[in-house]
Parts: sequence; structure tokens; C-alpha cells
Amino acid sequence: MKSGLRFSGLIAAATLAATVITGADAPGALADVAGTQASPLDEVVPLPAVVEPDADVTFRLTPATAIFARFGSDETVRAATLLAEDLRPATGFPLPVVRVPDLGTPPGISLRLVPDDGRIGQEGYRLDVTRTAVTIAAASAAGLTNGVHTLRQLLPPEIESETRRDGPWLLPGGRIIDHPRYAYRGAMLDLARYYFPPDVVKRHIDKVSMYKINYLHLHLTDDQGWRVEIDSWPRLATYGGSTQTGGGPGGYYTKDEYRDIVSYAQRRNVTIVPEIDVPGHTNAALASYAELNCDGIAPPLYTGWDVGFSSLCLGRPVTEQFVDDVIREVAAMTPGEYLHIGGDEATAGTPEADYVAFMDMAAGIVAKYGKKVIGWHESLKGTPPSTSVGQYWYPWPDDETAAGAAARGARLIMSPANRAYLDMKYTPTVPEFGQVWAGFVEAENAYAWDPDTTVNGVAPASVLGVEATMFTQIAPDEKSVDFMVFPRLPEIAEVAWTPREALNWESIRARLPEQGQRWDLWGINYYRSPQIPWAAQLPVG
Ligand code: TNX
Repeated sequence: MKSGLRFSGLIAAATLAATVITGADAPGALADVAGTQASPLDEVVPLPAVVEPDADVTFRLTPATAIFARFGSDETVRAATLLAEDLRPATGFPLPVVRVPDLGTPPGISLRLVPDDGRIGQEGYRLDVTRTAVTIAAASAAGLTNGVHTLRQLLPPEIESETRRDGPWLLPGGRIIDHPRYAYRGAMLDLARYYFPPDVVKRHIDKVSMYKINYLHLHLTDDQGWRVEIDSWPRLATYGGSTQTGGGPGGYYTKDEYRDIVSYAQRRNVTIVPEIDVPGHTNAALASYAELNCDGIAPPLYTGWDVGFSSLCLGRPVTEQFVDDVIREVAAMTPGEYLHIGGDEATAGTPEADYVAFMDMAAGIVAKYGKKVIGWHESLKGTPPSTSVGQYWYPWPDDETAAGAAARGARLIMSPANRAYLDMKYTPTVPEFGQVWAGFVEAENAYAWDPDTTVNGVAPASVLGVEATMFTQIAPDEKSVDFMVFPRLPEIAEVAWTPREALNWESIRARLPEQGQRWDLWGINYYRSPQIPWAAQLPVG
């Protein structure tokens, strides 16, 4: 029995009956009140807030099904087009996007923008499935896209096939009313330690957006490489980007390639958060421009594993000019509100007062170019607490900088390394290539934690959200990145989305096998954790 499915049904039952039912009575209470078995309507990851299955009803997608969007509403047409593109390959159906002047409830699938009724918020949605019609209603494009991701997961896993399958393509009847727990649901990909071509980054966006991740933080610069073109300092990319961990050719994104990644993500409701890591983690920049070094000598490019040995020369006008130029050019390519300036492990003999002054200067430049600043939590020593966001990464719960800054108004994104660092090994032997410094992070460890109590002295109201990070010096290719990301990223996405009271390891454990079947069809190399009862692999092809 899947207790979590019962739990989600329980929320539905409680909603229907306007009665709060708790504790051990839950399964029986569900049967009594709702009179139904758990439905695939609640197989979704992340688990929706409210699920009201109607076991007597199914909707069947056919070659005649159309997707309706209101004429003149770009947001709905965009989400409808995304849905059609998602469903066409496996079904082989035309699924035309039809613009209509007024919706009514036509037979088929309709997407509509509605005012927030207080239950869906800005990013939530309502999904209704009857025998003849499927409706996604949301207050924003983001909400509609979240509803589209849910709809796709309600279809059988074969929907993920790139080639045509037979179906039948049935959607379970009922209603979902859903909204996220946190505003910031992030994933990070380190492109500095290894360069990945744009199509790999785009596939990564596809993979994370399925789980309603709405921010993808790109770690674009580090000791081993500088990956984004900067016109005013061209050698950063052409020379600083010319290698990677372990040697090899590296690479960088031209401005056009970078903008294309940003808009690809935007269409899937994923906002790119670019990170320019300063003042440490800067060997690639120091190697490219001698004047950024205190001794005026450019070091060689770096292809090793060490951290904490490099620093820009602080307190010099040329360094400030460098930071201003880079942030100006990156901000101009960033539609999102955040820019990440790193600030971690600035331990190369940097006096704390100099570090604080530098981070304060860099934060001021970010604000000057109209963006909000994020930094690794150490940066909260130097960035203004009331307007800054710190990303907490230590694997322990006590930190004066984070707690003190939160008390003065800073907000925190929770990435505790013992839960949310996807480069950690799962077990002492799996995989051979993982990190161990924050311990082992098996599937259950990545799930069973509460961001609201991660750092002592940081109140829930100061928690902006959650981010799962993927540092790549251990993972040179898409296959090894995927192995670390799945199943842990979908689990952390649920921690970030689903109401705290509905989080339940037994529940997600029972829902992940169906996700695994989808990953098989995507060709994802995932970790078949012994903690999860995986299903048989679906035939690919
Ligand atoms: C810590 S997290 C780092 C990275 C490493 C990572 C390896 C952080 C702010 N810095 O530079 O790649 O650990 O797990």
C-alpha cells in the first residue's frame, strides 16, 4: 500500500468534507468520506497540495483532441504550445493549438488565465479532468506551465517516448488545486569545472523543469574555466575558458548561445541565475589578465581539484572596473531578478575587512544594474542584509553569519551540503567518482529534511527557498551528471514545492518508480537506489 497516496487523498477527503481528519484513521477515513481508491491522479512528483480524484471518470486523448487558448493571450498560447510539443511525439496526434475568442468549456484541453482565488497564488494552478474536458486555470504563465508539467505526468509514462506509441492516452478524472511551498525552487549546474555544450544545458533545463524547478543557477566561472563571453574583457572566455578539470579543450558560451539558453529556459518557466564567483575561485580570470593579480603576474591555467587558493587583487581600481564591466554585461543578458556573485571560500590570505569591503562594492554594482544580489552565505558578512539573499551550504546547523544576517532582514536559500549537494556519493562505494566531504547522501537523506529548521536562528519567514547544487569536478559528462541528479533532484524539488505536512518518504518512495520509467525513456542514467522499489524498465525505441 502506498501510504503517501492515501495521505494526498486524505487532503482531498478533508477538503471535500470540510473536516480535518488526522492520524491513524486516515486510510479508513478516506474510504468512508471519498469512497474511492487512491488514484493515479496523485502519482505526481512533486505531490500537489490538494488532490480530489473522481474514480468514475477518465478523459481520453484522441487524434481529434485540440488544445484551446484564448485569442490574444500570449501566455496561454505559449503554455498551450509547450503542452502540444510535449505530447505530440509519443501520441502521434496533431494536437492543434486553437485560439478562440472566448473559452466556455469546449471538449478538449483548455488553458485559461483566471484571477487568483486565494488557493493557487501566483504560481499555482487548478487542473480539472472530466470525461470531455481538461482545464488548466492559473493566475500567470508560470502557473499554467506548472499545470502543463502536472498534466504530462498524469499520462502514462510512455508519453515520454520520442517515438510514437499506441496508448491509450487516458487522464484520470478529478481535480488538483496546487501551489508551491517556497517561491525559490532551484537547481545549480557547475559549467566551470567542465564545459558542457548548449544542447546538454538545454536538456538539463527540460529535466529539471519537469519537477517545477523555477530557477536554474549556472556556476559560470571558477578556477578551472570562465564560460561566458564578456566583450570588454575578451580573454576571459577565449583564454580563461580554454581548458577544464583534468585538462582538455574546455569551451565557453558566446553571448548569442548564452541568450538562447536563457530564453529556452524562460519558455519553460525556468529563470537563469548567472553566477560570477568573486573574489575567490577566480584563477581562470587571473590567468587571462595579469593586472587582476596583486603581483601583476598571470598564473598558469588550472586544471586540478583544489579550492580556496585564488583571489582577485582587492582594493584596486582595475579590479572594481573589472567587476563593474562583467556584471554590467551579464546583467544585460539576464531577464531574471537575481545575479549571484559567489563570495565562497575567499581564503587566499584575504583579510576579512578587505573581503567585506569588496563584497559590499560588488553588491552595489549588482544593484546599480538593476538586479538583486545572491551570494554563498559567507558573503552575508559583506552584502547589505536587508536586500541580500544568502545561499546556505554548510552541512551543519549553526552559523553566526547566516543567523545574524537573517535577523537583520536577509533571506536564505537552503542548500545544506549533507542534503542538497548532488556531487556527494550516495554510499561509500556508489558512485566511485563522488565527493565525500559532507557525508553520503542516499535517496532518503536528500528528502527527509526541513528547510525551515536547517539553520538554527533562521526563522521560516527568512527562508526564500531551496536549491540542489551540482558541482561537476567529479562529473565530466551528461551521463555522470544525470546519475548524481536522479533521483535526488526530484526529491528535493518536492521538498521545495509540496506542503510540509504532506511530505512523506514512504509516499515519494512509492511514486518514484513511475518517474524512473519516464527517465528510462528520456535515456537518463539514474541511480537505482536500493531504497526505492523501481519498476521494470520500459522498452526504449
Ligand atoms: C564547495 S559550495 C564549493 C565548491 C566545490 C564543492 C564541492 C561552495 C560554495 N564551494 O567550490 O566545488 O564544495 O562539493
